[in-house]
Amino acid sequence: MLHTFTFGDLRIPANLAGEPTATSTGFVVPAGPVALLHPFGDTGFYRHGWNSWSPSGWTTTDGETIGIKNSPDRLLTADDAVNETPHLHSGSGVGAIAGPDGTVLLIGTLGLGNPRVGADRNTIWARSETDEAEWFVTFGPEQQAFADYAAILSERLGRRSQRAGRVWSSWYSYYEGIDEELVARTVADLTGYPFDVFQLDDGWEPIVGDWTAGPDFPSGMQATAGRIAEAGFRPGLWLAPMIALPDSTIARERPDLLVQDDAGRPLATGYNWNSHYYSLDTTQREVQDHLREVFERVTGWGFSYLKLDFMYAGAVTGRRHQDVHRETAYRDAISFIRETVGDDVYLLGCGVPMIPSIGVFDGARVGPDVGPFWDNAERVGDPSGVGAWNSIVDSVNRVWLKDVYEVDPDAVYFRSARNLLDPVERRLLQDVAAILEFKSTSDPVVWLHESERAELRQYLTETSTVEQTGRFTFRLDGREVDLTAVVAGESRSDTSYIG
Ligand code: 9PG
Repeated sequence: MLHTFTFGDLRIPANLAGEPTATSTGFVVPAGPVALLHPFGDTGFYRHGWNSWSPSGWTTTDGETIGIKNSPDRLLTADDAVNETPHLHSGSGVGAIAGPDGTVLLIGTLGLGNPRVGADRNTIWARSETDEAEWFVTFGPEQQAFADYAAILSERLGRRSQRAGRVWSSWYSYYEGIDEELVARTVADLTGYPFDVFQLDDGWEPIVGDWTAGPDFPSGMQATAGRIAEAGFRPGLWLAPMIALPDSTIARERPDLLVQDDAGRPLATGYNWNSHYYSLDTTQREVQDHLREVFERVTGWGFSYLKLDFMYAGAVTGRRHQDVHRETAYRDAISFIRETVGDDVYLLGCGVPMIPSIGVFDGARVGPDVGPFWDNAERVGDPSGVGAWNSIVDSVNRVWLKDVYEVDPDAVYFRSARNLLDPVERRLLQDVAAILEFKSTSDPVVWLHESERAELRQYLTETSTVEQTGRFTFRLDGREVDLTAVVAGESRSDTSYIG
């Protein structure tokens, strides 16, 4: 049906599936395709990526599209590959175009079904794979419009209240090279540092898919969790429960439990660890039994903070036993995991589809991995590649998600050893994490100089007050932090940054 939205003097003709309903902050539009004619001509477009690692940010309707280009394997892992439109502007879940004087016209989904929003110089449109979720449409000052969208999203999908606190993670120092003695030493060195969580990352398990203690943890995972708890930290553990490498027990013995291709063979649903991997078909009863067993096991060991990684793989296109939409299969699976672990376990999502994770996860990663370098020389032009700059850009463009769950921009560094980031770049990462209000690091104490240890303690202890004053400008403890030039890639910041 034809409809005209009125926002003050602005009139926006629209083609909708049904009559919209006014709310105090905008309009709720019935499920189905949406097309709005806007009068702004070529203008800014906010593109939002599907999962934690997916590129998000502002471009212009006559500029380059934002996304992962020329790399099907990476696209499959780090965005919604089947809906990607490299030659026209579109993104997942929500999109906005810039109007005059800092206003935006925003369309966002209120549910599941792989919703997509795109724009050009005349139109902003929305559609999804299933036409099951309503849309929210609003016009107003940019930060207000995103805040209003986040508020209605939480109303619909929920909002958890647990906070992670300050996290130490093993990934950005030891990577997969962890063993029980190294962990014990690292924990002992950290005793007395104001961390809340000590989180073991990838490397403890024998292979991705088999969630048992690997050969480097001969005393078992309960022993390691116990050591962490004795040192005064909450034990945290990484796992990727939706996926299995081809050599894992489950993939070898029960290929029938995996998401399949049209020929009935296990479907490759992403790439990492120099291999493709498969997804568990979570619509099967036996897979749910397996998940219950895995989560009862790891919480039984004493881990109460879980970083669940590569979760998007539970929401990829493929053949499942039950004929439910892929994002519904995903949300059912994470809801099942939440029921199994209870409300007291902190669930940090990583590689999660952002919108379908709201209300179930306590926190979510909102950008690609950081690395001890500014830009990724091997993957120039891939905004989902590892590196400090890519991580900052994506995270800062997703700060509005703070209102739906905790947002994790990934670890920050204090170490100058084994690090190509200079003091200005390290400080930038620290400020972004303070702005997002999620502080984590992977620096072992023994890698830090005396002054760096003091900086780490100071950073963890100070309670920051954060205020957003513009798209990329913030007031952090009374200090102005302007990330505009950094996000634009024009400058790593001026040197006044380090004071
Ligand atoms: C452990 C790591 C760390 C890290 C996670 C995740 O797009 N990708 O192909 C892609 C691969 C790996 C990856 C991120 C993105 O790293 O983000 O913090 O836990 O797994 O293996």
